[in-house]
Amino acid sequence: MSKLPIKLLLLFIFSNGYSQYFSTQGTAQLTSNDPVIYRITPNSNASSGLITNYFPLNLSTSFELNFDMNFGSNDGNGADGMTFFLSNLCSPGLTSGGGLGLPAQNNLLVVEFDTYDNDPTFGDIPQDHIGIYKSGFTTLSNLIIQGQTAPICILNTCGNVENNTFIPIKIKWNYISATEQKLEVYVNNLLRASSITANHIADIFLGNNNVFWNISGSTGGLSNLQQVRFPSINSSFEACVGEAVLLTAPILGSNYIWSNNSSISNVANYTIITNETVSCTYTDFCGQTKSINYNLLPHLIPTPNVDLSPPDCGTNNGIIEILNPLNNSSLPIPTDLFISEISDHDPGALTYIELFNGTGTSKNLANYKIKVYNN
Ligand SMILES: [Ca+2]
Ligand SMILES: [Ca+2]
Ligand SMILES: [Ca+2]
Ligand SMILES: [Ca+2]
Repeated sequence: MSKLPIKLLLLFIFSNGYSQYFSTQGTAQLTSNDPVIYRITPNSNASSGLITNYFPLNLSTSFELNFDMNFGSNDGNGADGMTFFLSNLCSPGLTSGGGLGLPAQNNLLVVEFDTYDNDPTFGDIPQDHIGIYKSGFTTLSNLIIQGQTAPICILNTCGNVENNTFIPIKIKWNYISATEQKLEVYVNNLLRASSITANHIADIFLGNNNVFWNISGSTGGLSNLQQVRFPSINSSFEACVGEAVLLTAPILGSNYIWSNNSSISNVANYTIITNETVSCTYTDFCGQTKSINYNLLPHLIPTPNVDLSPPDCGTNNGIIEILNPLNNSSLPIPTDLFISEISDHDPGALTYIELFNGTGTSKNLANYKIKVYNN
């Protein structure tokens, strides 16, 4: 009987740990860790809340941010909405009511998600709407939606968004050149609004490439429970024991102190040894002391469990059955091809190797080899 090699591919997931840390103001508070959910406003009048991400963004590179917004369940008697905005303010102030929680000042790049029609001086339209503005004052004179003279509906149906559902929002910053950039807003993965293409870095941020991203919201005489959710957040790093991972804390800070590590910059190398939580404490761009935790996880190595029924004098067929790991276990899904079944049969015709492609994409087999060793 010939012996076929069984190659076990060790699969591992390396998560680019993206720590989702926000400072909060007003009524904003963290209400769930998994998934991460922040309440921006409670369902009560005259509330405003704001969250600001710890990690500054660099406007000289393109980036994309994804989150889900829930505008509450009061439609006609619900208000006021939320915003996404970029700023380099260290102490953004809060407004309530039609101000959507925004700092009452210029030099912000704002996307409003407005669920209440204020009077025309606000430049509102009756439908729940998106506006893109170059200021915290969301008037028509500050509107910078490409090809529009008024805000547009949040949904392509122009329907109501105050229906207690988390709606996927994607913000895309397109850095085209040092003098041309634009911001795009996607709702339910559909492009709904784009800013004009202009030198926003110069015009809005006065040449400062470093901004923070924020989500604000408010209520006034009417209210809604307004929330934002981050569906794919992971501050854990998983790798094999002995492997190194690079942890990154926010840039532009100082006095970086990492636990059990001598790095004094915003990056530090750690070797995965055991389950542990490490932290970085630092002084941020605004002079505030901040701390971030990272979870280091050794990768779980599956223990193969193989059942062997060798052929005997009366039976030419033998069976090698892999009992564990199985596809329906909690182990990671494959990132590459693997040998899922082997049959070895003396007459030859029933000898085969089955390869499983569970990656969801086609694979060029020219890039693979199978070696057969015969005894
Ligand atoms: Ca409303
Ligand atoms: Ca409004
Ligand atoms: Ca508006
Ligand atoms: Ca509505």
